[in-house]
Amino acid sequence: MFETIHYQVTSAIATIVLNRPEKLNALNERMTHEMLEAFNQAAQDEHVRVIVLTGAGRGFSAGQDLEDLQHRSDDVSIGDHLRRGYNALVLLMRTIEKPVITAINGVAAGAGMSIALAGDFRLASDRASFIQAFIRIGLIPDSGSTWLLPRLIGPTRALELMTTGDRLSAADALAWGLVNRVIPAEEFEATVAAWARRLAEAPTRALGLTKRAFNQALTSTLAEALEVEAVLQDVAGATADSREGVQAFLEKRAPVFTGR
Ligand code: T3D
Repeated sequence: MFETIHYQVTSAIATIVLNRPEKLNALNERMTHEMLEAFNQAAQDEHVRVIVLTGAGRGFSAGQDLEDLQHRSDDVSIGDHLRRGYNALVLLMRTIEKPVITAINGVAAGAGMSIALAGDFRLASDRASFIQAFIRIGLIPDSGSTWLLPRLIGPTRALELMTTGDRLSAADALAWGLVNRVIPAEEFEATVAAWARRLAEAPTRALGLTKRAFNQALTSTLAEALEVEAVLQDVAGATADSREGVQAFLEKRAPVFTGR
């Protein structure tokens, strides 16, 4: 039973809602571990074909709960706290072989921004904004921001955001390539649901293998990427969904993918 998040699976879509709206879903120890548990559950559940992460209330997440940080025992180093919590979570989100949508309903700050960036598809409400808040409290970017942000928007803009802690609007986030879409707040829920449905009806194994090949290619040579493609295409080509895709094309009908 979760206390700080809601977790629900409907029609092959697992939805994780961060649920401390009075604190803009600031992340305490419990919430981080519940998120880890929920993502693991969704990864292992064969009925789940897409995962949506969003926030309750007017925030996506304001990052580390600073009251928690202040009251933390001196025996726990920040590094160890990151390793056990955010690092594990961000790695899991990036390596789960199912699509992850981060539905950024409001402000995403500090580790909350890093987690928003870790989604495969980043859909932002027009009320969303992004803050590399770490510098405002004398810390460096963590939870993957140093890796993710320059890859998404380029080094010039990434370093500016990291060192100023300035707020980036949803419109600028779209123009800079940080998010896939910006959606009017009134249409946000329905649009996210439509994206999730579309992904839930796609060939899940091929999506997962695409994610693996894509992530590996970010740090590999062309020769290595070509070999990874060849190896993973053997796996994709042997799936029932691939057979169905080819058959449906030849029969001039829409394919029905089952995720197998
Ligand atoms: O070991 C480790 O864990 C280190 C890891 C660090 C990773 C990090 O994430 S570091 C960055 C931590 N986050 C921040 O520094 C952001 C702090 N929050 C803000 O700067 C602002 O709240 C926002 C710019 C995000 C939003 O501003 P605004 O004006 O829309 O809302 P607000 O009034 O500031 O916040 C609403 C409430 O949420 C408020 O509580 P109150 O006064 O109504 O009782 C505020 O205190 C609370 N809140 C917001 N962010 C946090 C928070 N409470 C605890 N921790 C927060 N991060």
